[in-house]
Amino acid sequence: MAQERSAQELYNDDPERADAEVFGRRGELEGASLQAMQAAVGAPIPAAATLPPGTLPAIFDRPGALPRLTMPGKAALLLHDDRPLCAETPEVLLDEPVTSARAMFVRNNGGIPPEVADPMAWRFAVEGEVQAPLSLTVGELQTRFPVVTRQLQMECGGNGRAFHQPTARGNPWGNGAISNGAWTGVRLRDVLLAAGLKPNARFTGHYGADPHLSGAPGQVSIARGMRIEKALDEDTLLAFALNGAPLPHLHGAPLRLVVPGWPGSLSQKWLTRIWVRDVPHDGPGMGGTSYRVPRHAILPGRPHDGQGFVELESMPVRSILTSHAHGSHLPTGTRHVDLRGAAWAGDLAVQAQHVSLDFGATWQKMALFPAANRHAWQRWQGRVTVPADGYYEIWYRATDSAGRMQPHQAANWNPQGYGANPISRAAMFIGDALATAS
Ligand SMILES: Nc1nc2c(c(=O)[nH]1)N[C@H]1C(S)=C(S)[C@@H](COP(=O)(O)O)O[C@H]1N2
Ligand SMILES: [Mo]
Repeated sequence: MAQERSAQELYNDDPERADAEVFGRRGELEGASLQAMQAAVGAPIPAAATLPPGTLPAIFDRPGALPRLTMPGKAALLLHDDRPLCAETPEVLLDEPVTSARAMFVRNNGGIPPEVADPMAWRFAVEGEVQAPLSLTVGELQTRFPVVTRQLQMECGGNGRAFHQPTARGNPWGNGAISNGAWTGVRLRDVLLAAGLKPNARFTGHYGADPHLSGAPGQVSIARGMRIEKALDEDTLLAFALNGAPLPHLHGAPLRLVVPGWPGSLSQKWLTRIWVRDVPHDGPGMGGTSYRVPRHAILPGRPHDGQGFVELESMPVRSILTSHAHGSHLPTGTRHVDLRGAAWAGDLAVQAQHVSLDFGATWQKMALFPAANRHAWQRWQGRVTVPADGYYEIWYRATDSAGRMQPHQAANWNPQGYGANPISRAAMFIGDALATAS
């Protein structure tokens, strides 16, 4: 154990030096240096020759041990914060094609409002740059407009934040602030058109009933908004049901917005009001460095006020591995491993999913299934072959329909840590660990 810790510390401090001192020059990784690295990971490394220099083996790179969420109706999510309540879904709990309410990640900026006795009587208003402001109950929404069901990805704008170097401000999400529920509701489009958009209706602002953490009455914890084009997208819903059941309170009942493919913060829970505006909305969570990313790279780690940044809109391409947890152990002699996962790319589709078992030297194309509908994630699967027992890393990477791949490192650092979608790495052991590892 002491050896693992010191190798990790050395790598964290100065990966290049660790490489040189602990493991020798990687180009000549053999003999004593390879033995040292194998002892550190605790298993032979059949693909050692192609481990890029300066790379900390993924097994050392475990996310800080997070406590598990214990809450009725929810799976054991990884708890980032309990005030406000924020919990991420381990990738292996996202193995279902349609995310169950139990497995859905939780992200709050404020408190959780009280449950109401009669969800059908919940009132929601459309006002601002419309011909005829509306105030409708959930019951009225259901009878006045067509009800649709769509599988829709919802991903926190900060998903992947933990991959930014240096550390950015906010919950250090891994890849698990994503869900793909089957949402039922009415189209926001239909409701806005019923209210009649004025010619200068160009943006929305969203309000919910959750109390501010300070307890100050009337103070808003988050009110984001978007360009009217996204509000008029057929997949932007006012949802009251999830996976064929009433929407769970924790996820925004009686009524929430679902704005698929764009930062989850737009998907206002406990929705009370949409303000149609002629200027970009300016509620909490808008402007500055909030949900905005640099147009041109800035110096990582330097304070920045976000001037000149652009809105984070369609989320970048990302994939998850749902068949095997990071650090999985498989029996001695295993030579085929069936991998599964999901991939998505905001408003775009995913065109390819690849995995590598030799630290990126060769990549194998996985079978990729079509989305259930636009804005749903896509499932992937494939069988990989390994030559021997030992320590492997499953590197997984998606490519979007515009040809953009997940990069090797999180790029375009920004103070609040958006847009980090690097290739992911899950460690996997086949066979017995090395005796020397203990
Ligand atoms: N009213 C309200 N809606 C909200 C939030 C919030 O704090 N209050 N958080 C947003 C953020 S940042 C995300 S990522 C999603 C998370 O939705 P979920 O908790 O149902 O998974 O809700 C969004 N809607
Ligand atoms: Mo979020």
